[in-house]
Amino acid sequence: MFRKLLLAAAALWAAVTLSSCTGFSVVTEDLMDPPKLTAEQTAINNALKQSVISSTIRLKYPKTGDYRSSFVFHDIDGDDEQEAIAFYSVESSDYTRVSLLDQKEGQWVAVYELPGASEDVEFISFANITDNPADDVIIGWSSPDQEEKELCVYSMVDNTLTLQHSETYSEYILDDLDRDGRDDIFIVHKSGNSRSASLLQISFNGYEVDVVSEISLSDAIVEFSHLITGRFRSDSGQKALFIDELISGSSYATEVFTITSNGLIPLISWEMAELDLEEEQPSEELKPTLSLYEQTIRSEQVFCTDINNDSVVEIPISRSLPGYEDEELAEADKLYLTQYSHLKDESFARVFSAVINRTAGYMIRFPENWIDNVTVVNQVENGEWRFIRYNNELKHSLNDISEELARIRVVSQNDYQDKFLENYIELDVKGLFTYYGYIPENVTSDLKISAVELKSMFELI
Ligand SMILES: [Ca+2]
Ligand SMILES: [Ca+2]
Ligand SMILES: [Ca+2]
Repeated sequence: MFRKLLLAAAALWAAVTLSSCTGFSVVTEDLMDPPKLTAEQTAINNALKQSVISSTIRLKYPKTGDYRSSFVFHDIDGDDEQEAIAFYSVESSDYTRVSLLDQKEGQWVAVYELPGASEDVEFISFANITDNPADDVIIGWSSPDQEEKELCVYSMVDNTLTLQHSETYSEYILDDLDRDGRDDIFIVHKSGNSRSASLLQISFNGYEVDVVSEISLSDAIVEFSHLITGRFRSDSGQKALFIDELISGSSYATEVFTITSNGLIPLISWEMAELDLEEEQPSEELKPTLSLYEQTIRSEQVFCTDINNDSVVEIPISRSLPGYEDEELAEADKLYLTQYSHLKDESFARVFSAVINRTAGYMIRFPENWIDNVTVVNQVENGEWRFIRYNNELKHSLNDISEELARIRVVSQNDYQDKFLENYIELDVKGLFTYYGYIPENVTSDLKISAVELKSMFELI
């Protein structure tokens, strides 16, 4: 019972974490009950109905993003009062239409109306893209019949919500990467054999939005797993776009770009890897032979993130823990050591290395002398992780725990049966779960750690 609870909670936790960190959500309007309308929403709904010829309208909801209501409030004309944007379709068509409503003498009225680009609203977002004093509106459109999604940028020009630019996309992210006070739109796109990253900004006249830079991404990309922007080095405020990608063979890799006045500039790129490989006889100085991109290729599903909250994004370089190198091992049984790294002088500098227990929601940072020397044995019956010295001669005997250094166990509050926690120390608590650590007595190893050290190595994720 306890294990089932733990697994269910872990799965839920993983689902929540995954959707919040990737921003890719799967909520559809079919799964959502239409929310009850407030008095204001009812007034807007009535104004909308009055403005439409068709007697029946169907409200539509953005599927992902910060705004999930069919009425979205934002000041888009710069008068410091919020307008309402409504999404709806009429009976005779699946196409979504956009209505802009404003308050006139205290009453909501529809003031402008335009057709959307497709059937479904993926997201709506607001950003400062153009020189227009008010925020621009960005809407993602999709259709069940089409693989391609479309990102449209609209601005209020002369009281008219005007389409500035539309571009097909797979995933997008908004940030002011070049810190010029205007948001930049990054689009990654997979279509047929082409995979690319594009930067959308205003052109020189201050109002037209267009692709100002485009760069090709690894042709092995199956899908985009995770996008994030942030600083990439601790000694500079310069920011980058980090793209984690699923590549063929169920492996992950990372490409990283920054922007300058010349557009997108690769920091880690598949194309650089190609250049390295084309080098006919690389000199000794040009080694290590693996490009930065190749070093990011990994089986572990782990993505770029600011894992230590120092406002610099860490890039995960992952490899099997000692004893888990066998490619025949089932993915579920594999354990990895993840090296979180920063870019420094065109190579990776380790921030720290850790093992991550995704099911139980914690990681253990490895001390320097544990790397390559310590591995983990998972006790399947209670999910306890045992940290042992890895003996090269015991390749097939991971259960030989003669030199055990530490254990981590997670126990549910509801589990009163567990009587084997004598000498365990409490490390942390999360919801119904308590995390315990244990240091075996009489360890004489040079790899020995204290309970205090174990506590500082432990972190909830
Ligand atoms: Ca306004
Ligand atoms: Ca900018
Ligand atoms: Ca960081």
